[in-house]
Amino acid sequence: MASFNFNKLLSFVLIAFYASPALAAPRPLHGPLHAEHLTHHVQHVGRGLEVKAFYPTSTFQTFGEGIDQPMPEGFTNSSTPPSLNDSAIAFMQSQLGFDAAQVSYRVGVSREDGDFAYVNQYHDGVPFANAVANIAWKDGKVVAFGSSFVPINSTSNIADSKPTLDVNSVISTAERALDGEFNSQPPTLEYLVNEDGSVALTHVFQVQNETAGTWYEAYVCAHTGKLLSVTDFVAHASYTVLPIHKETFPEGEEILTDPQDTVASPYGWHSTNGKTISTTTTGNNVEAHVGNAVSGQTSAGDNFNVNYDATQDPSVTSNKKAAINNAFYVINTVHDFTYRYGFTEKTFNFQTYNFGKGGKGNDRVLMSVQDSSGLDNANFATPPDGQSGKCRMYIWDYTTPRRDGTMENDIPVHEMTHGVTNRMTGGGTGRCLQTTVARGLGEGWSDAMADWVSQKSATVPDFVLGTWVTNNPAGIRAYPYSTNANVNPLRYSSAAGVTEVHKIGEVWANMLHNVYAALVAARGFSATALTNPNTSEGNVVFLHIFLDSLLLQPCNPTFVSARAAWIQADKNRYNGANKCTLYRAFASRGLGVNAKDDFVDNFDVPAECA
Ligand SMILES: *[C@@H]1O[C@H](CO)[C@@H](O)[C@H](O)[C@H]1NC(C)=O
Ligand SMILES: *[C@@H]1O[C@H](CO)[C@@H](O)[C@H](O)[C@H]1NC(C)=O
Ligand SMILES: *[C@@H]1O[C@H](CO)[C@@H](O)[C@H](O)[C@H]1NC(C)=O
Ligand SMILES: *[C@@H]1O[C@H](CO)[C@@H](O)[C@H](O)[C@H]1NC(C)=O
Ligand SMILES: *[C@@H]1O[C@H](CO)[C@@H](O)[C@H](O)[C@H]1NC(C)=O
Ligand SMILES: [Ca+2]
Ligand SMILES: [Zn+2]
Repeated sequence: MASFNFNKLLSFVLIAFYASPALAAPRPLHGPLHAEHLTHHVQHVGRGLEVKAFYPTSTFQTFGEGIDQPMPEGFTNSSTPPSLNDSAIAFMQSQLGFDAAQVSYRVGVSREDGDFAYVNQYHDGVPFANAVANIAWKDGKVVAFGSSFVPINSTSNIADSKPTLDVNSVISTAERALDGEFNSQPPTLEYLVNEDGSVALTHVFQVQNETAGTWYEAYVCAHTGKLLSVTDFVAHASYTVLPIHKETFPEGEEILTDPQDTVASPYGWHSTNGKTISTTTTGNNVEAHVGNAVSGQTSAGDNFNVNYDATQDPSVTSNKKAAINNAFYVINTVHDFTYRYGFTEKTFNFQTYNFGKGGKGNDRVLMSVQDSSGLDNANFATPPDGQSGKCRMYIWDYTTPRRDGTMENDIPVHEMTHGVTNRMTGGGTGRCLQTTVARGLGEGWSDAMADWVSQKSATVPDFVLGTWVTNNPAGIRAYPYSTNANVNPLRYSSAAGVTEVHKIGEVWANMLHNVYAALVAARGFSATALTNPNTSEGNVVFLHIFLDSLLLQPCNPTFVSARAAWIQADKNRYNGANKCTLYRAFASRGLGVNAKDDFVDNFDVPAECA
């Protein structure tokens, strides 16, 4: 703390540290509180430092049928189609006037529902960390475009591209500030856009603290040595409860034989090379462990059959094994069904070996069951594609004996979904669900996925998260997710001014619950949705649009841009067949077609849907 200056002009610097809430930054005068939550995230890091990080607003447009763009230079109508790389640069050039030296193609994905490119802004050969853009095409036409690029010209206040300070000279400062250690990921040099439009040159590197469970990416000014911003790779969760009466451990452990989906996991769940098979809970998608123990094996071969005994503490050996096995099963299952719906190697999923199908490997999920760093919670850290996601599952101590969060499937499903949404938004960097609102949406998707996997028929019951671990039928959220507005009164406006990300997430998850119910009412329910994404029932359509929209939406989406991405995803995959169903459901909870980023309810639907 002492190594940083207290800066009085807080609203003009990227980040502010202060020792106590009494010294809090003044509210900006230019807008209501919620405006900040779309562009900032305030967090406590290291030993009580408060960091206010700035993320530029992303513009986002969707174009329905799509708009034309000029052919890139050197291509004619008769030549082979241009690459995503060339098309993306030509689009940025023609629409926005950025020249080729200012735009660099980072990664692209081609699928049946469209082509997607993610590009970075450059200056003097140095990439911008927080000026990014994403473009989507369908049948050769541009259908969506999100951008936080900033115009750079002779009057711009941009730092010199040659660092004054060597990266090695600034690492220790960030380590002290963030109370962790630099890890072995190679540092990068990147530009960072400040709130006032000026642009700093920064050394970017990761600082981790295994004991504390923290994992940051630090942005340190390469000219002054100041810590300017952080990316927080950990999606924290917190489960608040009002215990009413005790429930029994949900009946229903079953012996499943070969549950792996070999389309999604060609070598099964216990091999990374198709040759050697582990007899532990380690494989291509997940490594599940308690402390140093990875084996939940109970007899020779891949037999992992031990019942969880809720009358005993989670710490007894048999319960540890049961929990490791359930964690391994749940995370592999989420890997497999999200794979079917498009969370694959090339869209930045978590696998050790990628079968030559694109993306970066060596990043299976590390699942720490009964992790000793916490209680009554769970979290998931999502570093960039190519580095393992790390999930920590905790024991809950609301009851005697205590209960293991891993034995309530909605918790690991919620956590793994953080990995899905953080990787699929913005092209695999783990950097694009960082504003308070975008993190809130992240919590919402995670609850919505737990809701989705719990559905068993066309009857859509209310969904309550976290009932068993808390021994409370009301669970851990304020209201059940429900189509009944008397049961769940949340509207878009309920998120106005809210800073707690799970509370923001509740608004989004309830909207998605209503979208889900509307799609199932319109199209029915498929009992094979986990392994067959090719049918047209409502639950299948819901999950396709859910995952497709993640690739389309901009970095740090808002409610409005996330909803726009759902509408465009439906257009791309289903030619808009569900447009009115989607609009009506979103509008019923205040996110109508004319809603703005101001958290004012709007109940309008397009004229053709009225
Ligand atoms: C390509 O085709 C479009 C539409 O058919 C036409 O307007 C355009 O002039 C053509 N461009 C070239 C370079 O041939
Ligand atoms: C994009 O194209 C440029 C020019 O052809 C090339 O130098 C660059 O390597 C390409 N980038 C990627 C990521 O393919
Ligand atoms: C330079 O860019 C700034 C925004 O960064 C803009 O306000 C200004 O009008 C631009 N000036 C010129 C000469 O293009
Ligand atoms: C990690 O955090 C703990 C506090 O939780 C602290 O005591 C320890 O020094 C930190 N480790 C490093 C390497 O900074
Ligand atoms: C779904 O369709 C894809 C593409 O046509 C095909 O590869 C896959 O086998 C199908 N899956 C099922 C379960 O029918
Ligand atoms: Ca990967
Ligand atoms: Zn969460």
